[in-house]
Amino acid sequence: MSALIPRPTTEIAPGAVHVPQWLTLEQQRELVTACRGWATGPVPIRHTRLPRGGVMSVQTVCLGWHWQPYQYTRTAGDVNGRRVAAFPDWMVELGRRALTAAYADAPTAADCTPDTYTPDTALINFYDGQARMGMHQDKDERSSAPVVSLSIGDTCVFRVGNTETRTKPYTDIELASGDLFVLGGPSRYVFHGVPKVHEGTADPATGLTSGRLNITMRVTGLPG
Ligand SMILES: O=C(O)CCC(=O)C(=O)O
Repeated sequence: MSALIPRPTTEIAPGAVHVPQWLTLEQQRELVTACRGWATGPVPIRHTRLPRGGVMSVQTVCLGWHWQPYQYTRTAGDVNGRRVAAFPDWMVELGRRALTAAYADAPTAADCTPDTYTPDTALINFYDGQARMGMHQDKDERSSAPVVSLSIGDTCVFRVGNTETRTKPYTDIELASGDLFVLGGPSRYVFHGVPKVHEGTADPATGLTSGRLNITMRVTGLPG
């Protein structure tokens, strides 16, 4: 779609809001630089191993808490045993601004308001080549606070489903570089996934010459 035509903020389902082009190019560049640093350590980015032996096609690095199926820990026992990088205060602020933007005209998300939203973990996913993400629910958190998602780089198809099944009904939308998506309220636990990434659509001006970066901020609800 032509960048000349602004895409409107859309509530895809109650509490599931898409805010196109929310991040400026400068913010995207800064996030790419920060993610490059986190990707190298203290816990390097890796393909997550699944309990049944499979390996996720996306590569993931975490902040605040380390996620591995299906739990959060402070240290990365499945990688190098080190504690993950801290969740930075500036990212808490970014998360709050994201909620404000998403829910300004769609206040359907319960549980927290932008002022008190305090994400304590981020999963940073990098999609290259044929990487995809199957339909799943984000349910390893002990909090039902919204999940804030930021996209940079290649455009993808993002599938927003329902809370009952991995299959239809679902809605496919495109997430492009700079887009914000929030899953909260009645949509906090919908199945969702990334069935396709449109390779080669990234704008190199973000600092990412290929692939797709996705950052999801969450509230684990875990103590300490
Ligand atoms: O890459 C995306 O946009 C979605 C990522 C996701 O679903 C997740 O990290 O749970």
